[in-house]
Amino acid sequence: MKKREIRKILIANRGEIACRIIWTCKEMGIKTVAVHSEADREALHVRFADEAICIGAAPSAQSYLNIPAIISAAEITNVDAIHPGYGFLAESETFAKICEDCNIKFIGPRPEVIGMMGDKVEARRTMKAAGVPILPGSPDPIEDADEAIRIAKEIGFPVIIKAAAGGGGRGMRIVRQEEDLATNLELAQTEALAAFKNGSVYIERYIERPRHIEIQVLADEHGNCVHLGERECSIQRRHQKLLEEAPSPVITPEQREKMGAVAVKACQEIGYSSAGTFEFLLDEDGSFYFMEMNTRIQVEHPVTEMITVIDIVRNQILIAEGADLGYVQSDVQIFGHSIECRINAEDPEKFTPSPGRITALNLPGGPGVRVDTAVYPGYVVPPYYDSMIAKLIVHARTRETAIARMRRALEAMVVEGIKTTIPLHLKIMSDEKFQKGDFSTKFMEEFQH
Ligand code: MV4
Repeated sequence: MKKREIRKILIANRGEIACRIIWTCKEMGIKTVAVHSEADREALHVRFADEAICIGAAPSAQSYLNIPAIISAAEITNVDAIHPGYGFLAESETFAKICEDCNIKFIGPRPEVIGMMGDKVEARRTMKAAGVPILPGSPDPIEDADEAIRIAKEIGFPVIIKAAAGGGGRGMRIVRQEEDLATNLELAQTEALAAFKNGSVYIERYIERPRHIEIQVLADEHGNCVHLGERECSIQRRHQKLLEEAPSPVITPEQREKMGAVAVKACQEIGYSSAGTFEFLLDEDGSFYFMEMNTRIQVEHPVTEMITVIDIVRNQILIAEGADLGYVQSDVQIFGHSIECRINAEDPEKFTPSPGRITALNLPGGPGVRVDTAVYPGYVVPPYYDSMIAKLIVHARTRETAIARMRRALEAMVVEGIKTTIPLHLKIMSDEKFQKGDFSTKFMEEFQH
């Protein structure tokens, strides 16, 4: 049933996700090629891959975003496929298209689908047509203040202005009254143009205290699709997720089935393939609305892997080989509860990066503990990239026991030489509202510590 066999994969990424992809390749008997910047010569992904190629200087623009260098490395090493991981080129329609043109399988959905979901206005339109609930708002980019006022009056204040090329919270503006609309529209358009080279913005009804719930899907190239339940991602700060869990403490089996069915149907309508994620806003009354679709593997995929016992990277590779999913929705079961804490190299008081040498390191273990990381004792965290140095993931039968397990694992985790978010996570684990599952995306703003 395989259209093409994948014998060798180039991983166009670094850090824990590059290692994570290599682990699965090893289990599948697939050879791996690491690419790295000049700053990453001593990186773990370089050591664990079968081959490694330096693709440029430390700044990402010259290395991990350097398409000609990456394609050259793929040609020289004669790989069958490229796994982009997350970030960097993972959601670049251009890169996926170039891979395709070079006869290298891009491990992800078709380039056109990546492009469609990258334009948030087009994504909204497509999802609406596929029967996915969206928030009331503008069907097209907003042209001028008159149009903005007309639409805002129709949907009612407060509204939110978002960049069509944005995502992840950058360039958003909340507007609570008509008088403030024109100025904010202009500011949003200017900001969007500066940040994304695309000044196109749209308007939606603003939800005051939503939860961020996302549905993981897996779809093959033959129209088979399943969902792997939801992840609760409401606990974030400055649009950076701090921790994620699965299942959500507030989603019932009925709600899960409903959201999952909506996501699966949408995948089939748009011809989606590979792993993907539907981001939803969940209102206090239980209604959910499409926000964005991520066409990549996500940082927080492990919590879903823990509760479903499905290796998402393995499925991505099998799907890329043209294989049939081989199972149906009723084969997907949810076991227990999983939590992931993102351990960042940062000063928790000042929220600033804290790169440097890790002088001592102890990684926790024991029952139900998983650590996805690429650091080791003596490793120097470079200042050029994302500050996440590890993901601490626990799995237990209940949410309560998972929290207890996370606390003891955080207490056993030692990272000396740099500052990390471990103390912050310990405080969150002890928070009464967190323990009760009583929170929204405003949790960190209201957090007392
Ligand atoms: C919203 C919203 C409320 N109403 N849209 C933030 C990330 C970006 N993907 C969209 N975001 C939001 N969109 C409407 N119509 C609130 C947020 C939001 C948020 C969403 C998820 C997780 C954390 C958040 C923090 C602040 C605002």
